[in-house]
Amino acid sequence: MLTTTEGLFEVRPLARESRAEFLEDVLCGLARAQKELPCKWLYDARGSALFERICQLEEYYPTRVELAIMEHHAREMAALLGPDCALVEYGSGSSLKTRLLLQHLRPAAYVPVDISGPALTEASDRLARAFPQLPVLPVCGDFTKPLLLPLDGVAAGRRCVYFPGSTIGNFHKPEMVGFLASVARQCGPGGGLLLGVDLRKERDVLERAYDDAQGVTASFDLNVLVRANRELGADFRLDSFRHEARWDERQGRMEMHLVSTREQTVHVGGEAFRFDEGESIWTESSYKYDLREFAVLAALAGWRSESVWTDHRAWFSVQYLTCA
Ligand code: AVJ
Repeated sequence: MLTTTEGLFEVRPLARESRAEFLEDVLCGLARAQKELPCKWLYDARGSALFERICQLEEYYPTRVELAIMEHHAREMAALLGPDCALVEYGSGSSLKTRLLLQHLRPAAYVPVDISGPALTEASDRLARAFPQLPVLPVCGDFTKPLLLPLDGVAAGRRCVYFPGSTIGNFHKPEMVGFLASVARQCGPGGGLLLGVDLRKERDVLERAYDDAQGVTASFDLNVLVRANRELGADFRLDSFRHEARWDERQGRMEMHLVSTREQTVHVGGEAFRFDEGESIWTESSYKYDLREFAVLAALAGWRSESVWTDHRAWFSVQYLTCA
């Protein structure tokens, strides 16, 4: 098949626009009463590499548990997706879980979508080599915005979206419903969605998963400041912020925060931002669902739950939904 580097779609527009968009998000986010940054900026080349290390941590159960669910049920999942589907994956990263599906599935095309160009190129090249018959059509882009998919010339059956890793949990609930509705429009009636959804569990398991002993998650979180310094000329002092993981029981979400360890002023793009000691930048939310609540929200977006697979402790779920 075509070499994936040639197949790279939308790499340049993203690179050109993303610095301006990053600057805008930093300036707007730091101007708020609760300072915040969208979590997508965590994923540059270094951030994606740190995330891969998180996935191998003992404390970070989601990857391990989801992989085990996939290993047990990939054949059945592939049968539900059906041969000849066009398989689109959002936030494909290393495409590791996708391999389990591809061992049982021959899609007409595989379209990995990721915001990190280096991670996408490497994963796509490796996948194209492992599955030489598979057309791999990578798209470097931000899946939270409308995207053009390179599927016009592809003779495929139905369109299916694979969205593993519980990345869906990084949306707040209204945005999550909006996103699922836009995926439903992308797929059309009869389309399929294979989704990883993390579930509610005890606080200490969650807190350890988002604040590991080795500090890999802390480095991942702080990397957004490293990136702002490098790409935007900001002057964040890395030794004056620390990573914190917080569980909000009522909202059912883990939050990552970068907490200022002293009173300080940070400069970005000609503007100054004051921090009190203990004041934080909220960098990520990761919602943990209850299966019934999730099905209700998905239904609001036009998706019907067909199958749900979980592990024996019901820590994580992989779900197959169809577009009504
Ligand atoms: C991107 C959804 C897989 O929210 O759990 C890992 C990112 N953040 N550790 C998550 C993340 C902190 C992760 N996902």
